[in-house]
Amino acid sequence: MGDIYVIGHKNPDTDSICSAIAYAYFKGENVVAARCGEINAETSYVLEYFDLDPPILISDGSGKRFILVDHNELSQSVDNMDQAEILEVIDHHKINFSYSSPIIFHTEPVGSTATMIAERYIGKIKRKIAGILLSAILSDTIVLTSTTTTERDFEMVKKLAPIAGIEDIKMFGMKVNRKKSNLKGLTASQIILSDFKDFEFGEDKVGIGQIRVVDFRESEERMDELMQELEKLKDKNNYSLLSFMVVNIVERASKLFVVGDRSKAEEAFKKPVKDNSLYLDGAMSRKKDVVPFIERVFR
Ligand SMILES: [Mn+2]
Repeated sequence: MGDIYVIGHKNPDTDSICSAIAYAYFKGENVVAARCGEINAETSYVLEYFDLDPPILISDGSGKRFILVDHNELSQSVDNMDQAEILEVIDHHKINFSYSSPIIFHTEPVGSTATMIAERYIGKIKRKIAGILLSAILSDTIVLTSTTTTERDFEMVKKLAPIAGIEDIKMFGMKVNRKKSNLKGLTASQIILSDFKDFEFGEDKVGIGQIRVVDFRESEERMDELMQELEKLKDKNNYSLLSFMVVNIVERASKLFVVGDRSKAEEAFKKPVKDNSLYLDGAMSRKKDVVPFIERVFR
């Protein structure tokens, strides 16, 4: 039997990458951290900070054995996952999974997958792994401010920070989060796809990308370009609805730009689309503040 790969979702974020590295580390021999996409600027900062290598890149899952972290929907997984063997899932997203044999399936409504892994191994975590798990929690929860944040995330951050040698948690967390919110030097397509997920709601395919900004002007300056790219992507991949969520981490609100069947988005949030977007006060999380509302109108 070959290696077992621990792998997160496509367009991987810091939680997907760092959870894969940490879980593979604790699982030990034969278990290897993997990824199915490019490392983003934020994750690359974190890995360099704690002096760790990125996981190996896998683009075809067929014939391989996997542990899935930070996702459970095969539409978000490495290609040909239906021809792979899945041994285990650890995740904190909504469940859209079925499998033909009994496996370990562990999901919990906490702020990050890293929180679950940290809880499991807290007594044995050393500096580098503590550092990347801490970073993943601070990234996924937007420094413990996102609507997805739980008491358990706070607990783990409090325990991991001293092991990782991080004194000022807020400052470090903001620094990590800012790395991803820099749109300069990225093409419109890179911006949209940097944190992008596919969803299947019945027969309908819905795509939702997101970025974080500290000022809506950052995305507004690029809006024409971004809208054009969204239209192109929608036509190319036949999305019923394609949206792009700009999360303002200072204002604690999001603008949801939509192309395709906009009436679905209007129905979901009970307000009209203005200037191509919906302003969602208090919305900071795709999984909690956006996906459930959109899914409801498609089901
Ligand atoms: Mn996550």
